[in-house]
Amino acid sequence: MATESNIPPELVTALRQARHVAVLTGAGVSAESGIPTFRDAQTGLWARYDPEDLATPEAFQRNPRLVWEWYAWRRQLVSGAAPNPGHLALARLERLVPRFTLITQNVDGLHHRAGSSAPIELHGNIMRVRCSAEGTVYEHWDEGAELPPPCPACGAPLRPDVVWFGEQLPSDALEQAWNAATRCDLFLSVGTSGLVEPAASLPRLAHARGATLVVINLDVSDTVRERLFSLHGRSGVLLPALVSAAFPDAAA
Ligand code: BV8
Repeated sequence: MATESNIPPELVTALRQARHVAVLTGAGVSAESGIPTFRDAQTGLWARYDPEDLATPEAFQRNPRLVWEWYAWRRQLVSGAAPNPGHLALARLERLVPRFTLITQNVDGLHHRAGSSAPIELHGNIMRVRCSAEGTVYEHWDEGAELPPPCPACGAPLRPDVVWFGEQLPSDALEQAWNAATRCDLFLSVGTSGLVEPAASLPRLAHARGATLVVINLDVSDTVRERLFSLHGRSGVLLPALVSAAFPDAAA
């Protein structure tokens, strides 16, 4: 288990000297804020549903109210959560390296709340909804008896502003993420199972293009190889430890 006291010195040097750091985060970063990961057994009411069955256009078509209520439940969870030391360490790192790109698969908006200036939200954000017909995005909406609520402009059902399985990712977000992965010299992949494409290809792409790849996860073993560091541990512990080790004199 990697801890703050045994981060490989070569990694600390690589981060301190990096010109462009890119980061991909997954549900394991938000897990430190108490938000169940995407593949955790859903608790309570949702225990009998597989998230990959609910996060699809077909599910919304088949049972829009059920899908809407699943997202409303998750929105409640997120609203009650706070950014954790892992989110805050990434917001700090952005201010300490010459160039920084944060790419997230998470849809909870916690990176923004932690102070990251421009997280690339590959899979959207559940704190926003959009008209299922026109695509107009709303940050605030009336939630009455009718669920999903009707679009205030055209009356079509509102839907979460997220990318469902089988839907294309926002092209601008994907292009920015792709560019960062091909140009960065250090790529951090934190708290993701690497199962969902095309996001899962980004760490491999970065490494193939010559970047140093750092993987932080609970389901990896500690390994150090040429341009590859794998750290077994919690994102909320290892991210702050890594940033503080690389920039000991910088303001917190
Ligand atoms: C698309 C929004 C074109 C909704 C989400 C190529 C190959 C194979 C399949 C495909 C492919 N291309 C497309 C597909 C199909 C599909 C896909 O990838 N399916 C998978 C399941 C096989 N992809 C798509 O449909 C994408 N669209 O490519 O369009 C297309 C379309 C159809 C066919 C071909 C091409 C759209 C994907 C977006 C789906 N939307 N979210 C919502 O959230 O409701 S994805 C969803 O899963 C979340 O965003 C989540 O972030 C994401 C990924 O999961 P993780 O973040 O990694 O979370 P997970 O729970 O899996 O893992 C957590 C990890 O953290 C674990 O490793 C754990 O060990 C670790 N951990 C836990 N605690 C901690 C920790 N680590 C550190 N510290 C801790 N404390």
